[in-house]
Amino acid sequence: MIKRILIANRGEIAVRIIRACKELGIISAAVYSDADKHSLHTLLADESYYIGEAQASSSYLNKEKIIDLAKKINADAIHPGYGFFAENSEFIKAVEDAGIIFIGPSSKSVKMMGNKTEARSLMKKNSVPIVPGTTESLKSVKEGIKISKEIGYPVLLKASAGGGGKGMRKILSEKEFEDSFDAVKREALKAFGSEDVYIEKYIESPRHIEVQVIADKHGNYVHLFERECSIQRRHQKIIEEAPSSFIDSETRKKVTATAINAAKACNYYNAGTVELLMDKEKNFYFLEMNTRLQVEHPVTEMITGIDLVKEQISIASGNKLSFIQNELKINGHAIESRIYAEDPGNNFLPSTGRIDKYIEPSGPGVRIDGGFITGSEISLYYDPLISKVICYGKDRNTAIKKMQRALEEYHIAGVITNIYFLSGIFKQKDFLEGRFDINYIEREYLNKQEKGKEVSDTELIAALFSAILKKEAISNGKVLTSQIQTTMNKWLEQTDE
Ligand code: MV4
Repeated sequence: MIKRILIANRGEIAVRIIRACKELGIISAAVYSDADKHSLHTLLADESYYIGEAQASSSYLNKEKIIDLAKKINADAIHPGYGFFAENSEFIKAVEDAGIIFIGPSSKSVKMMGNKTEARSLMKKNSVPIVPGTTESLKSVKEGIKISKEIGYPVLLKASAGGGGKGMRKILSEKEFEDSFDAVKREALKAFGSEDVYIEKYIESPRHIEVQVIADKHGNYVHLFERECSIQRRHQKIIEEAPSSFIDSETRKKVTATAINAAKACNYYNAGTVELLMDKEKNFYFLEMNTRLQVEHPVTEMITGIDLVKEQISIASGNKLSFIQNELKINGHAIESRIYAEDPGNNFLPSTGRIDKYIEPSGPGVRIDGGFITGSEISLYYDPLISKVICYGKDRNTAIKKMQRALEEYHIAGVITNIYFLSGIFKQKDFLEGRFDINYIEREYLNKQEKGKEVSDTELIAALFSAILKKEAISNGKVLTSQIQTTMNKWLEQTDE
């Protein structure tokens, strides 16, 4: 029986886990750094322990400190959240060796899926479709050129130890292959500590579809349908939906069966996500498996009614899954927007500082997973995710209308946010009609954004007055650009009342 859980994370996900603990009657033990003495997770947990300086390597990424603390406070289990140690097989092994329950998969599964060529060859063996290419690292530039010719350009050279968008390069021709090979290997070595690279055929304009799976330690596997995650910028997702409007019930049967096979292939238990690329003809390929709870898990919770975090804890305790496949069905539609402290008008630069005013949406069909309040600090040390707003309705249109309303209800001052940028997407025709792929934001917005950067004096003055009246930075879609936000934030800093 798990009586106390150490939560090795911060921000909204730490708060999410604390809430699950409270509902289960489990003692929640938070950890906090210098930067988080007054943070929401530190405040809400039953117990909070100081673990060091703001820099993650001294605190949230300090393996010894966290495991020693878990032992000292008699924590039965550690929940890693996402990021930090969530997919670090060495950390998980150390937790297992210390006799503490890791709330997640085994270190073995994590290690297997962390190596992309190993994952690909394992999937191939288990009839999970992979992107055409190699299942082993390339031995020479000559071998690479031969294989690329066979599968046809463009190809992607990917780091075997990479993932999540880092360490890959698109290659258009034999000449480019020859020129890039050594450079990509060097980059891989520098970023991941291994110079191994492999080849995949480049899939043009795909969608990013992922399937939530969950399994217990008794060999029961269940999927919780798919999520549509194509709306991203530089590998940072910003809008996620469940279900995907691109997927019909026949395709759904295929992708979910594939995901279950992928999970079985690596003896998976706990919650995990199988990432797929899907082309226009709805051909799909295994990309990688995320061996953790994901940021966007709430959209799946909304359409299935399953509490994934509570289920994770139950599985880690050794229980069987609390439901079977046949008990699950898709109810309605859920969309999540990620609210970041960043400036869309200035290349999405993180915006740091004190949140001087924080009002978040609520009301029917609106769920907020947040970790911040008025007075909280956004620092450069961590991810600038402020809040997630999840809107739920009977269908996609209803959920979108709710999202438009919810985004307008945010009133955040002190830091610049991406809320007006998100609002723009929820008004854009192609998005509303479900026409998009992973390149959507780059194609539709970034170029146009440049053009809209300078506004007229009249617009600037109108915007400033409106903001002054409300004493807030402009962040809710009523005003156009960061030119105004930045000016307003400077004003707010200078005036005391
Ligand atoms: C690809 C691809 C096209 N073809 N592989 C990026 C993240 C990493 N997990 C794999 N990624 C991609 N792999 C082939 N063979 C395009 C991407 C990709 C992408 C994938 C999912 C979500 C967003 C993306 C953005 C750019 C590129």
